[in-house]
Amino acid sequence: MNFKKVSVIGLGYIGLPTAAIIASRGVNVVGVDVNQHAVDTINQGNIHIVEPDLDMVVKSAVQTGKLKAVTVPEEADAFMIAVPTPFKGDYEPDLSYIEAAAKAIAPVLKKGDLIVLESTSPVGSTEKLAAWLTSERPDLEMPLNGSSAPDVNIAYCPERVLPGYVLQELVSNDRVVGGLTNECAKRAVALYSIFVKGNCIITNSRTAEMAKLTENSFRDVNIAFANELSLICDTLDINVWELINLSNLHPRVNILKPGPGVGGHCIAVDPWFIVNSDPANAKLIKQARNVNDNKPKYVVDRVKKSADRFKEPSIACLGLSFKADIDDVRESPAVEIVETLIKEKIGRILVVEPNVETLPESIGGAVEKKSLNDALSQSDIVLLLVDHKEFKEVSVDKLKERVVIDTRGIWM
Ligand code: SAJ
Repeated sequence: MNFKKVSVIGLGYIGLPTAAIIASRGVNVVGVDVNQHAVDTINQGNIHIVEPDLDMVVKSAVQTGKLKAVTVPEEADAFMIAVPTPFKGDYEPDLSYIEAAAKAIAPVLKKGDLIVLESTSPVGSTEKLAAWLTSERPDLEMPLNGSSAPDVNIAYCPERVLPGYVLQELVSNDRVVGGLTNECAKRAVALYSIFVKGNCIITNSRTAEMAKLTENSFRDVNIAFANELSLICDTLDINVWELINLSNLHPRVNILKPGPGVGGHCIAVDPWFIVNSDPANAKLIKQARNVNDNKPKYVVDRVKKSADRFKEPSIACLGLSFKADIDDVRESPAVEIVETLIKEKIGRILVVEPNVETLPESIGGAVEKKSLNDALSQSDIVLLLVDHKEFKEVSVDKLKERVVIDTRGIWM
């Protein structure tokens, strides 16, 4: 059960922290990424993503010689695959990064190796991974079709960490470990025991794949409920934040928060994997996605209505990232809203985003980046899009005589 060398394929938001944590436990780790810039940055002891404390862990792992990054995989005892799984045009999962990872590690695989897929994936992906490896390495018996003594072990173990808390949650969260065989799962548990303090619970790969999709869909459906309530409350002239606080006093009610929409690469994507695999039955999950995806448009309509009363309105848009106190603007509803305001020429757009130096290309040339104070004093409409800590400290005096649209309820 000894792992002398572990390889992590994909050095992004999940792969890099995982690689660094395992290296910090004294195991030799080889991180693999197709991005030469990421590889060079890591080998200098630096990081190419933002995550609290990750810089220190990576620096020390590289300095002690336990972590190195490469572009081409080399031999190891275990391979952990943490590559992206986006969707294609019609919400169809794109497994091409997993397939490419399988092809990349196949030449260096040997008898006794363990392969764990961590990428959020539709049900059946781990079996597909085994099939791709079989066609690359017919000399090795894969744990497929009831094979009792395979040459390599393959398992699925989804990551479940929350951006911003990755280093703590990697260690403390329980892990669901789904093996293609029970032996595969046991071997994967031995690997995770190197750094996980939570429980590692064994199941089959299909259930483990579905568990991850279920967790994120649960959150999406519950946020959709809150977002739908916010629309109904606007119609009925009720403060949705007060309503939710009151309802949550009930011991068995726990409503999440409405917002400008759901962003990020997980909650807004993963439910589609369930919908895609059983469209006839996944009706509520699909509807929740639609409710959340329509929220940015609803926010834009509210701004438009408020802007009508000004000749040349100045709109202060506070926050661009997909959630509070992070720098990640990808798949952000706040960015989508600002893009639409620009496209529809609603007015002069002032943007405040304390966590981002360079504005996204799609809006960069068409807005003015301002300090919080300047944006507030120069605006007719204040549109709060992200509940960053800096915005929570704004005194209500500064909002007086301005139209305030607070999509996160921090000033309500
Ligand atoms: N949001 C709301 N209202 C809420 C909570 C969130 O509008 O009450 C919005 C956020 O503003 C954001 C989006 O939802 O735009 C997603 O944010 P999040 O904090 O809910 O989740 P992520 O995407 O940062 O991380 C999720 C986590 N999953 C769950 O909590 C079930 C995390 O544990 C997963 O590891 C991660 O997805 C992932 O990688 O799958």
